[in-house]
Amino acid sequence: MASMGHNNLNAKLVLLGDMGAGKSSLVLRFVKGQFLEFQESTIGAAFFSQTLAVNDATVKFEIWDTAGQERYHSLAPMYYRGAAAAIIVYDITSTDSFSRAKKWVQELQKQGNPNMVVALAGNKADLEDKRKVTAEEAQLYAEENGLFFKETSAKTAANVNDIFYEIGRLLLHVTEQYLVSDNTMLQLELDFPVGESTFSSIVVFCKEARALK
Ligand SMILES: Nc1nc2c(ncn2[C@@H]2O[C@H](COP(=O)(O)OP(=O)(O)O)[C@@H](O)[C@H]2O)c(=O)[nH]1
Ligand SMILES: [Mg+2]
Repeated sequence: MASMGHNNLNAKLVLLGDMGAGKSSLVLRFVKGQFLEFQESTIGAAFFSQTLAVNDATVKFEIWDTAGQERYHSLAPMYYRGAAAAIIVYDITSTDSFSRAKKWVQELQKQGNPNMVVALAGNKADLEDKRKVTAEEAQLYAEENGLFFKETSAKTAANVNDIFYEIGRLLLHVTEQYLVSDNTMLQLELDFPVGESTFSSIVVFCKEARALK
């Protein structure tokens, strides 16, 4: 769950998506700045933390990487329970992985925490010659489902920091807007689209955050 201290936001973030889409590689790139051509599939639990400076605040991500359970096409909801953010990853060279990503979106919409900020990452963008999923198709899907979308490459690092930064910015932006107000409930004016349930959840989140201040 996201919690806010003095200009510090702690946020649990989970990665979802098909086996082999590049979830562990994205985490490795973001946390350690590395890439392994033959990334071993994750065995056991994998937890990382990484802090990002976003304007004059910091966001500390507690990152949960799936421990290979995605192979069985089911993940215990306890994995994503309480997550403030999720990155749903597919591989742009695999239409199957894109379909699987859509299933994850549905599952989160049905069972996930409505507070969650959800990003869609079209990974392996460096493999342009093997591309099967167009950026336009994914962008349209993302817009229809209130997600934000980027194509990434864990290999070249393209857009990897950006996607985490954008999640942090999104969480902080609304929090700060609310925190500046006094005791009155502010009608937040967001400069990005969120669904109604996300919006009301953000308001609840901000109230809790302000109570902590
Ligand atoms: N070309 C390329 N390969 C990638 C990229 N990201 C991951 N891979 C490779 O894809 C394979 C699966 O990656 P992994 O991170 O284990 O996927 P996970 O099962 O979703 O965690 C590994 O061999 C990675 O080296 C990428 O952006 N570009
Ligand atoms: Mg993995």
